[in-house]
Amino acid sequence: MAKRKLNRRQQWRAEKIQQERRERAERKQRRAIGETDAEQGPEQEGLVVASFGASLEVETQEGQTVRCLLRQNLPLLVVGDRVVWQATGEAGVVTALLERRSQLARPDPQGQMKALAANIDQILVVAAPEPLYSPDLINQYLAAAELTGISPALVFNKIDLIDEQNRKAVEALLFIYQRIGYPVISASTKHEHGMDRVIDQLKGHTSVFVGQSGVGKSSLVKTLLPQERISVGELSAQSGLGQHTTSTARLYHLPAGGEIIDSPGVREFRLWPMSRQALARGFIEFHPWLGRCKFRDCSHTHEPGCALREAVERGEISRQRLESYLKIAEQIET
Ligand SMILES: Nc1nc2c(ncn2[C@@H]2O[C@H](COP(=O)(O)OP(=O)(O)O)[C@@H](O)[C@H]2O)c(=O)[nH]1
Ligand SMILES: [Mg+2]
Ligand SMILES: [Zn+2]
Repeated sequence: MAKRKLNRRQQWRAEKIQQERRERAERKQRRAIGETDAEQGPEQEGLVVASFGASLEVETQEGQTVRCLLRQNLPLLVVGDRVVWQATGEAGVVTALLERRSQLARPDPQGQMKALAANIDQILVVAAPEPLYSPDLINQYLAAAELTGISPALVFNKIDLIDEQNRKAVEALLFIYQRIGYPVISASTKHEHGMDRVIDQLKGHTSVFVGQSGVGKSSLVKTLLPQERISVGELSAQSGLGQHTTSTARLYHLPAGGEIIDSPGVREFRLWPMSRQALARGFIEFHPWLGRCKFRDCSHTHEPGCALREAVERGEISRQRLESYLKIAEQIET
């Protein structure tokens, strides 16, 4: 179609048509879930517990769930959001988003940060002996959590697969994180008592599980919520890759206290491109030494007077963590 410039009146008409179309689509969608334009109830606060794209499930303060549509001009709402909603017959409509205390996000293809879940205060990084853990990947998740301002903890799952071959290496790995001060929990969804510490760690928090496919995130959720129908991906013997089987994001209340958000989007939460200086702030034990190198633009690889390397020599920072930081910086540096 040839480009032509619309005059102001034509432009006004085009916008009006667009607006009418949007309203028509909204009315149609409302009818589809049995909602009419009838009277609306009072405004109430609620919690988004499930998201299906165009509609949401909102939990009321009385603990009931209501299917809700969204007023136009609202930003993208995600599980964990606190909202204002009104009853409209059988269903409801969300009219406002309350301020987020935190948000988990990832950049879209245009580089804009897109929310995945809201108001989370704990990220449980899951690793396992099978598929074999990668310290660099664990460090990336920990750094992403730190840089998002959400406390991480490490869950080492499938400890039933620990044997004489891998025990020493796993203990050494976990010791690195214990020394930094991170909560480190060994668990197994297959052991009767393997979950006790996970349950304790979840109390009083809204948490998400992140980590490589196949480490047992869905199994953990399923073990914590035996009455829910959560599918666990079969580990393919050929590829060693787990399957993605959960399709909608959902917030669950745990019987022993705390909430977990299980979401396919959250599985795509990972470190975004950034400078090596920014990345260093994601390594929490580096903090006392940042800005103390002899050269302001120190790359922490070879320069004399590098405060980080000196801290490694004195045994105050683990060599593996510094080397991993340098490797990750190479990969993601902008
Ligand atoms: N041996 C063992 N296998 C586990 C454990 N937890 C999960 N699995 C298995 O690991 C595979 C992947 O689990 P899944 O929960 O789908 O992993 P996800 O991709 O992280 O969600 C499944 O075959 C599970 O049965 C565990 O504690 N021990
Ligand atoms: Mg899964
Ligand atoms: Zn340095």
